Amino acid sequence: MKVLILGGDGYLGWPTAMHLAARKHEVMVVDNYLRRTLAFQTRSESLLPNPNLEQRADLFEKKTGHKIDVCIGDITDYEFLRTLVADFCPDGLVHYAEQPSAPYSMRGHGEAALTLKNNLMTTLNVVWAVMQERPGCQIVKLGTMGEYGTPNIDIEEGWIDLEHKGRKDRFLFPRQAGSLYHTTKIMDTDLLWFYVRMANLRVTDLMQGPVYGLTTPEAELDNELMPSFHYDDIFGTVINRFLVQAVAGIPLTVYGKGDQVRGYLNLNDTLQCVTLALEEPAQAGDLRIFNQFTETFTVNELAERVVCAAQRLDIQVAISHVSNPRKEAEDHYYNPMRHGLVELGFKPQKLTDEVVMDMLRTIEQYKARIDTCIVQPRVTWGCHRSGELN
Ligand code: USQ
Repeated sequence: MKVLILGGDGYLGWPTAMHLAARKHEVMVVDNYLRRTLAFQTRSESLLPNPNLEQRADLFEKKTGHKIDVCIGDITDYEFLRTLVADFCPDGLVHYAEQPSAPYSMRGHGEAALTLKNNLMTTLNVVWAVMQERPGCQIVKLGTMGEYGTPNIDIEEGWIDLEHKGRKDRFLFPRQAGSLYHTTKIMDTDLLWFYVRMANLRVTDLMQGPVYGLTTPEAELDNELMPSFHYDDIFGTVINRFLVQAVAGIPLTVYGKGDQVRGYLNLNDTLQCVTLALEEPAQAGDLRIFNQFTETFTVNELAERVVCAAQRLDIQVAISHVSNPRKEAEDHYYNPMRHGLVELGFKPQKLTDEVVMDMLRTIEQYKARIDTCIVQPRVTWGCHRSGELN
């Protein structure tokens, strides 16, 4: 299969590219280094040294013999993307090319506008480039479990059957996100659903929970092939942050009461799910939605797991309940369904003590690179400032 990966420099994009290339797909990655730029501007750089895409693609080819084509450019530029799709003729397109941070999107007006423009324009351009140049190409789009928010009813897989005044119909499951970033993903889903109805597109929208992990079988070939791994308050996800905090001797930053529940998954599980979505494509005219996570945990449970695994490595870790910088329910019902990917063959990997210990050991090798000034929350929901970090 010829696969175009948009956002190929990212935490998920680069490991996905290597994984698909190792499975003998013909892969091209595209990126404009937006996340690197934003991370640099907000003092939120990756823990691991990440050479640029050309350097990593060269190294990967030397190590494995598999080629990954690299194209540097901006997906919000429609002519650039349209020409690329016309020239490369992809069978599958994976769309990761979005500003991925909730805190970044809540930092000020400039950041909110960038997130909205970037995320919606990339999605609109993907739809149009496929419609105009490659109508049979399937689109695999990364959405988020955060689209649903934390409703007081079970979360179905994308859709819900409703009965109203004696009549029945099927609708997108109600969505109510907790950040502007998550809200752009809701808007993406609406855009995709509109164009699926209008143009018979083949789309899989993956509602993914927060991801953890820093290695994949391909990344283990060389430390310069590792993904961008963030532990700061803006681009880092909670488990990755707790692991780095444990190694740095910083008490784990549980926000508020810590009873917030989310569905988490290992980076390797993301690769498995995206591969399944590509290799078992959606039908034309179908917006297929999968809930993509492995296990649900409260933040308190995550902190306790990191403390226990760290103790087994003789690392003593404390937990601190810091004032919650976000507006979110801290104690709520959470019961999301997860059938579609399992039916396609998804075999999830659990967050065991061994998995946590392995990650801690890897992070210890990079301990000297940890910047302890970028761990505590710097962005507060509702602060509405622009320019300087709060
Ligand atoms: N949290 C803490 N302490 C921290 C960091 C986070 O208690 O130091 C809490 C948050 O308040 C939240 C939960 O942990 O309740 C998850 O936070 P997160 O930062 O790991 O995840 P989030 O901001 O929701 O976003 C991440 C990714 C995003 C993806 C999303 C999936 O950055 O791209 O869409 O996970 S989900 O959360 O299911 O919407």
